[in-house]
Amino acid sequence: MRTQDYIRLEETYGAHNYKPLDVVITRAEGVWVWDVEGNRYLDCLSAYSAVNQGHCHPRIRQALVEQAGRVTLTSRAFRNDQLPFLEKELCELTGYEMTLLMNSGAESVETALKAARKWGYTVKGVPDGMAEIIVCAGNFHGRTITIVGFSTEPQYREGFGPFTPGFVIIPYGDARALEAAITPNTVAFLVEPIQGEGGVIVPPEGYLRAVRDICTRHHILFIADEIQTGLGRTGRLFACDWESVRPDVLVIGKALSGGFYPVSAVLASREVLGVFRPGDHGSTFGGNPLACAVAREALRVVVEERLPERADELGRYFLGRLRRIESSLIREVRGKGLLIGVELVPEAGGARRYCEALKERGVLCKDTHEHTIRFAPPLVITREEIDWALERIEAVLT
Ligand code: IF1
Repeated sequence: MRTQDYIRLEETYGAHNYKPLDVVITRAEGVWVWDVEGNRYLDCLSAYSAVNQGHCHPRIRQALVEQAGRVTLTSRAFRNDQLPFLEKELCELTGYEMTLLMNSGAESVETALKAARKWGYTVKGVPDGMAEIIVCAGNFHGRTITIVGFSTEPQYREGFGPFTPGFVIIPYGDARALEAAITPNTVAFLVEPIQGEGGVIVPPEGYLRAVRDICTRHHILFIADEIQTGLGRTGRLFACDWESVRPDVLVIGKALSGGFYPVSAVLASREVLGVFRPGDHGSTFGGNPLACAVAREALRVVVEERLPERADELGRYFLGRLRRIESSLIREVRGKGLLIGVELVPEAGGARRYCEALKERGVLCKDTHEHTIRFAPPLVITREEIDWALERIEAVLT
């Protein structure tokens, strides 16, 4: 079968909720992937930062295979011998008191929202049914009806209402707007430390510190969605570490499994996650032993291979080199660590065609927000491999 045969099958039997690049990947290792025609590509997307550790990391694969031969799923009706270790290791790594394991990122965002509402009613004393949660314009937190209900992207919402009430939208990166939006019924502020889908938007320096301060003063929960920015991507373990800020609630996913398996988690204090009583919340697969074994190893790889440090150093190099490209097509190069956006001028005609041209030269990346190309390779990438990508990026953009 050739590329077009796979595409035809998928177009026939699969829902058309994506428009992928015409590359059919059959194998991957580290930063490299191979298509069904035998072509090799350098992956500069990392499955939206889920494979920070690199594709098919041998240590994580080993953990998966070993656990798959023992027990994969018990449900939370019974206990398993992997979950307690993952919970402990996650809390020790991050300094939070408690964690709750889910599967997809959206599920953990929903979990954080439920926890924040119940905390509002039972701890803060907000009148029943009145809780408000503040979110940002340009946000991306997932695809559930509640979450798309507070998206500002028309396409994510249109045709999917009615939506969950109780959300207030303010501009991103504007701490004053946050303070102004708070009412006595506000229970939480949900925010990405860097907006990914929004086009790799880095907020002004000091924003996260100001958010921390405002949330503390008004007794509302600061919920950071680090599903994409967390676990090393931006050059720190978490993007909030750049401002030495500790959110009340931290949501992680994606690279928590190194791309082997959907694993996500909410981390918070006992005061917050302690609001859940048996039966309040759950998931068939959340916290299953296979997921936990994979996540434990994925976390060890992040720490032991010093992936945040790598992302910091190599991100500076990659950003610096991109900024030096002289091209009338480039409007701005921005990002942190190895989460990089190259925004093109409108006259360039959209980022998609450049992603397609890069694919032809062996570099896989993804357009976001029409005019921005996102570069986010696995954090195990080498300087030589970045140079290899840069040669091609330069060729396509000049
Ligand atoms: C898709 C975007 C990235 C996320 C943040 C929660 C979630 C995501 C900050 C939900 C997921 C993914 C989903 C994927 C594309 C991708 C994406 F372009 F859509 F926005 F990464 F930038 N919070 N982001 O980035 O996690 O439920 O998917 O596990 O096609 O929807 P999920």
